[in-house]
Amino acid sequence: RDRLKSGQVPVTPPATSPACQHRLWPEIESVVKQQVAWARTGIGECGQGWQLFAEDGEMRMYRREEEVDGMAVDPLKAVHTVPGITGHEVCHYFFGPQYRYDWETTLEQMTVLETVSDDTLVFLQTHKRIWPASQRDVLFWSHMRKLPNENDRDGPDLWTVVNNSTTHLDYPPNVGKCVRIYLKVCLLCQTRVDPPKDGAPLTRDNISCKITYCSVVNPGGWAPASVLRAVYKREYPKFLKRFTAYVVNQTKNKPIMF
Ligand code: 6CM
Repeated sequence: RDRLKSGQVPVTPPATSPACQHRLWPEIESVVKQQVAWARTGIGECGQGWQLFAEDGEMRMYRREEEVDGMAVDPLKAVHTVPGITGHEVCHYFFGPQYRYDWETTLEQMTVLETVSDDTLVFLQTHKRIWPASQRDVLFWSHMRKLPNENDRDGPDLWTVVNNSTTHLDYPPNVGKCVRIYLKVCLLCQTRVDPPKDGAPLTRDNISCKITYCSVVNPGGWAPASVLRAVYKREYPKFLKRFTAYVVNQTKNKPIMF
């Protein structure tokens, strides 16, 4: 048993998020750990079968074709580097419900069902119908977290947002016109700083953000695999380009948020 002598600091730091009191907390802890570890794994280390399906400047998107009961559930992994923004800023705009309609083009309606804490929300979203399939909705918790930079104590922290499907007694799946989709999403962001040589103050020209976005979406009901793959091929690059351009635009005249 660990016994602390007077003046000694406990080895395990206390959990800092108030969300740790919540019933969802054990699941949030384990899914965040698992998703961040997966996002940190380079595409070359992920195993066979990854195909590059979209490329634009620094952005690369890979998918692995997988099916469950004839439905495409292709894992996706994307990497991008965007100048002028920080990881904290990217996560702030991805997480915040007040910005979602600005950048999420497939969204029809978003409701915050529960505010667990400042960094943890439960969302219900309906997405625009894509012919010939039924309209979809999705119910998920979303958790934003700062991950201390273990390699470089003075370097900027990593930031992440993890979204994971959950249930809610008042909103059972597949009762109205919508089929419920199930997702696991992880956005992981690392700020890079290239300080000015002459000791001048840091500006947005000296920073960039390496973004990794991973997702697995189960369409939850009938959706032809070929149509789904064509939708993803069109929508994921559109999402990542539009969302990051939005963050650049929102932050350009604001102080840098590390
Ligand atoms: O991660 C993204 N967005 C987050 C905030 O909204 C969140 C939600 C993801 C929902 C993704 C569902 C999109 C697909 C909807 C169409 C399904 C149609 C099925 C039938 C087709 C034949 O994680 C960005 C998500 C970007 C998705 C392109």
